[in-house]
Amino acid sequence: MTARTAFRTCPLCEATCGLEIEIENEKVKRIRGDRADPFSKGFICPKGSTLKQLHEDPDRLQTPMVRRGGEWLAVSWHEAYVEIERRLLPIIDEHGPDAVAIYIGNPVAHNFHASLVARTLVKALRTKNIFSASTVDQMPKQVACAHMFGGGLIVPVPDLDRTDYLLMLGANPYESNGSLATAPDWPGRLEAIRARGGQVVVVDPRRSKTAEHADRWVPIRPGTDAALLLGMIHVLFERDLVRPGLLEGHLNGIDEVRRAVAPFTPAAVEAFTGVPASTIEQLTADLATAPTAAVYGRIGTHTVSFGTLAAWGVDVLNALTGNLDRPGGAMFPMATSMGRGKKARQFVSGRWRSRVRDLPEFFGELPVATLVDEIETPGQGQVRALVTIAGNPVLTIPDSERVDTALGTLEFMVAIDPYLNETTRHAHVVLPPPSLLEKSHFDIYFQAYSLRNFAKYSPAAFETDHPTEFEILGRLAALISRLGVDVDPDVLTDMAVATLVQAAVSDPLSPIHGRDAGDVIAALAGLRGPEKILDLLIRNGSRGDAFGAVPDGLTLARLAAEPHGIDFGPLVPRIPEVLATPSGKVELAPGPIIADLSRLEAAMHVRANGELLLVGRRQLRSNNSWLHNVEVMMKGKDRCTLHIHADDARRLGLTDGGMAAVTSRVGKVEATVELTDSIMRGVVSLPYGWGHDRAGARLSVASRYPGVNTNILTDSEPLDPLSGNAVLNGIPVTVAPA
Ligand SMILES: Nc1nc2c(c(=O)[nH]1)N[C@H]1C(S)=C(S)[C@@H](COP(=O)(O)OP(=O)(O)OC[C@H]3O[C@@H](n4cnc5c(=O)[nH]c(N)nc54)[C@H](O)[C@@H]3O)O[C@H]1N2
Ligand SMILES: Nc1nc2c(c(=O)[nH]1)N[C@H]1C(S)=C(S)[C@@H](COP(=O)(O)OP(=O)(O)OC[C@H]3O[C@@H](n4cnc5c(=O)[nH]c(N)nc54)[C@H](O)[C@@H]3O)O[C@H]1N2
Ligand code: SF4
Ligand SMILES: [Mo]
Repeated sequence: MTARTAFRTCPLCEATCGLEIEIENEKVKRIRGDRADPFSKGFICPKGSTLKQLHEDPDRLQTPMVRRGGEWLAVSWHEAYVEIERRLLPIIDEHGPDAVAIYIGNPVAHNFHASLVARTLVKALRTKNIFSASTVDQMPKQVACAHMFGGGLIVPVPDLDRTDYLLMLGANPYESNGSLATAPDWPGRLEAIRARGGQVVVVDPRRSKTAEHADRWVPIRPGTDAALLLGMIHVLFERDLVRPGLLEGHLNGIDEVRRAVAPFTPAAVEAFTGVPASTIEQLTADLATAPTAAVYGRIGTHTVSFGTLAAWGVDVLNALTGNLDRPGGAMFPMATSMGRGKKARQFVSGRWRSRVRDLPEFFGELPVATLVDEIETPGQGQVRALVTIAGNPVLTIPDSERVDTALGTLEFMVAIDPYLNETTRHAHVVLPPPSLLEKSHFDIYFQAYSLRNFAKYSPAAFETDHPTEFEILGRLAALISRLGVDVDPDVLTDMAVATLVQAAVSDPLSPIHGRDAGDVIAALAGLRGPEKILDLLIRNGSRGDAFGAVPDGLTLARLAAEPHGIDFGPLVPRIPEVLATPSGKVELAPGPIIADLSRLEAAMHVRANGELLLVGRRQLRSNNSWLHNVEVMMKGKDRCTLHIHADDARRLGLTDGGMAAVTSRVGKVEATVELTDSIMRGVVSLPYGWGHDRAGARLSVASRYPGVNTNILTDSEPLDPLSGNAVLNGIPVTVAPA
């Protein structure tokens, strides 16, 4: 018997917990939290250990699949690429590059094998039809931060471990484990705030598990957080509580903000949000007078039609109370694979626009809510082919019934995915990655949101010949660039490295500016694949050795020598160095944001007509749309239920355990009713990520617990105009007994 232990980071959510994987005879014996990981200290949630079940899942594809009619054939990698070349290239030749769309799903952000090359594939496609899960998620925050701080990855995170007061809106980290604020064990960190005498306040239409564990739950009418935040800013000025402190000289636009918030009186905001004026005044006073405080908003504040305004309001409050960029406030992390400084640039969007709805591009992508329009609507530039990477848009983007039908009409679709699921069943070719344990891991993105400066690299727990996304996407890019299906992947890597090195040595902000590109490339010679690029990013990054110039600096080898990761300590103040606005200051009153306030004001004068508003909810044992094929996650009672307040249920004739028909402008679903007093009257909630009842998917466990797809009810029409983000919360619905 051979036994060994592998250490790695869990790639399933943003918390980045360390895992200790016991392996016997090359099989996973058990997975538990890595107690020696200095960041997670052994914490793990129920999902972490499912890497074993995912690795062993008989439904997980082991070879590429080609569909001929309704028949799936297992084929070799070579045959799969030949099929793609044969069917995709003629579509581009005949109809132009825009005829092919690409959709990049959430797991790409957790997978450096994919994220390092996704851009290369996008570039090779030369299409404007680039979509991702970002516009059903965090795009409003990226846009707000680009306007205020100069970049979409310059995002302040709440310093949970040192704060005295946390105001949290539209986030439920007891289930989600946190987002755009990476830390293992959010629940423990929140409890520690209270244990040291601090306060946690949760604003949510539902008394979520997080709200239950907080000092105070503030119910709010869905979709109105922006108004609440503006009301609080109004009170700050009115009561003379504005105290930027050390930030004083780094803020532009305080007076514009003061003028802009004038209409948002607590009384006006109360009528719209349902939050009493006295509560608004109290929250503001508490925030302003706490020794340190942080405001933090997530999915519930972002995936609504005023998402960018809310994202902005959060950081205006942080700045005006002196909490931006100070310990215990909202701070800027420093990722090891990114540079310290960034070239100042004015944020622009709309460099191109979508064909059908004329919607602007944001950060190089179009709003995914309009993907369906681009597939359905005939004419020059119609999308006829689709590439999906780690995404399940049939369950995750609005107006799913239409999305499902539209994907069925595509002339050709390629999916890079381990499963034949609701989306990939429409593909003609599926290219599966190896299991998560067969890939090395490094968190490129989540380090940029991490509540401590922390880095970890883990080699694959199991060796395999199975290509990872790095090779798969690289080969696709090569094939689309007419380099054929037989290119040497190492040649592709070297081309990518050469481009990156050239950019670094000519970038005045890079620590290797002016160096000889050939010398730098030679120093990377011992590495291959994504590790070669990663070493370059780390050595050229914020703590890097700059290829010898910083003797104690970080290299991939030094990082890999610490299997539990390296803790570089708590976050440190970074203003002004972190800012990349043309002024070099924090822009509190960016033009497009101030201009959008009139839309919010207008909405505040529209009286609600008494309809119910649907919101979502995440669950600890789900992972977006894709962990439902693991039996241990599915035990226990049905969780895909419609939460409704008992008073509303009585009025509508609904009973606990009975069936309800939920109807929106675009769709209808039937779900089991669960009466609860943990939701506001007038609001109903369905969890998201369910709906595994589609014929043709191969998910033997999930299909036994299908649940209903809430995105059949969400509407692709309304968007947050400042970010193109979809509206997934606050959907008007009617509910009746089914
Ligand atoms: N277990 C688990 N963990 C996950 C995921 C998962 O699916 N399962 N998904 C991961 C991903 S991709 C992400 S982005 C993160 C998201 O992490 P979170 O942002 O914490 O997301 P949710 O748990 O959906 O919490 C959103 C909350 O917003 C509330 N809400 C809805 N509408 C409104 C509103 O208008 N205003 C306010 N104030 N609140 C509102 C909902 O009731 C809900 O409690 O979680 C990640 N972690
Ligand atoms: N109504 C409503 N809709 C929502 C949300 C909501 O709160 N409410 N949340 C939104 C948010 S925050 C997000 S992030 C999106 C997520 O939307 P998507 O990214 O479209 O969906 P996921 O469920 O994350 O899809 C994961 C897919 O990747 C595959 N996969 C898993 N691991 C790997 C891997 O290592 N490699 C590859 N190649 N594939 C892999 C899975 O099989 C699955 O097909 O959904 C959004 N949609
Ligand atoms: S909290 Fe997230 S990172 Fe930690 S074990 Fe659970 S799924 Fe993995
Ligand atoms: Mo997400």
